[in-house]
Amino acid sequence: MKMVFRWFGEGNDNISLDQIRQIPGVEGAVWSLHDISAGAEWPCSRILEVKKQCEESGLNIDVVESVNVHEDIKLGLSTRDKYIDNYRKTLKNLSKAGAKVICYNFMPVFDWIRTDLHKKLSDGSNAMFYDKSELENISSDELINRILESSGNFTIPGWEPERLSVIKNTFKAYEGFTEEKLWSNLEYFLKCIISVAEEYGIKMAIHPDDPPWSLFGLPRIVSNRNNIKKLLSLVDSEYNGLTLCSGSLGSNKENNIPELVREFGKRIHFAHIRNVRIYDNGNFIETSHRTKDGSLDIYEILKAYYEVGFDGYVRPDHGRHIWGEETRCRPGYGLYDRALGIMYILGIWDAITRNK
Ligand code: CS2
Ligand code: MN
Repeated sequence: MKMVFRWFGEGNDNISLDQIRQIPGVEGAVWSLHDISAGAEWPCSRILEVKKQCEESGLNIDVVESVNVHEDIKLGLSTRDKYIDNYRKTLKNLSKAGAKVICYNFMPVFDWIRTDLHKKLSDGSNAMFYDKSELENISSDELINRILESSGNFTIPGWEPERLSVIKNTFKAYEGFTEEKLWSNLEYFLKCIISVAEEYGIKMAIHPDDPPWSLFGLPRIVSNRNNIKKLLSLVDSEYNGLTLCSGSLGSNKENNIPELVREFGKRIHFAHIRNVRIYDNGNFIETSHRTKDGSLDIYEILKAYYEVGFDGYVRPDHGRHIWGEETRCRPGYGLYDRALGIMYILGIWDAITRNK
């Protein structure tokens, strides 16, 4: 298991590479060129710039999260081929710089969704929260405004200004869109990409839908065991793999994360570890990583990774905002709680390893 930590880039993160390298066990930065629009080719010069910054701090750039997929690819428009072509070029450029794994997602319009980015917990910390009935009664416009108002000066992944500026049109484009269409467009994309990824030695790792159910009438297809199995069989190659995000899939109680790890272990290239507490009414909140604090058994999840011989990358996913950090950090991406999460994950991992 190789520990990595998400970093939003120079001038775009309140957390420095030096802080990251001082968290025990961290070997690499999980990075992206956040200012480049989905569909554009990533220039080698920009990639090498990040490589230099990270390596000067003793961190590798093995994992990229995300190379976003242009909406036209998800929609299957005739313009998709030029964006797919750019995607292939980006894979090539990234492989030349030494990247090994690329996380991406195939969710229409939005990436992850919450109704409250700073929900107060009883200990005075706060965390991202999803209120089911509230979401059912809010319009997508209201939700967007709310997210923008509470994200401070930060752009947040999945809610980039470039995406939001065209969101009304994007929504229109998906009118009447079905799961079947999304499947066939994903298949088309994978068939164009995976052989190239193989050639360049880059493992593709799709991120599941967060939360793993349909919202605002938009289809979502990476949400449970059966559709993950289907997606892996669309192109049956090791290079067509998964980012297994415990908190995304785990907010649906039907998803048994340790079982998913055991079943798909060989195809998981990147593990996102996050705990969530699920309430009876379907609401959920992101908690500390500790098993006792949430509904997921982080110990069992790590045991499953150990049993399948997992040697891929892992990062703590979102954390709470603690010790007064919420006004300074990007929602979900403070330093302290994620660093604590790492120590919990590594503590369990070391104990399991020593015991065997
Ligand atoms: C991440 C996702 O912040 C998060 O929840 O896990 O935004 C993730 O980066 C994307 O879905 C990957 O494409
Ligand atoms: Mn995740």
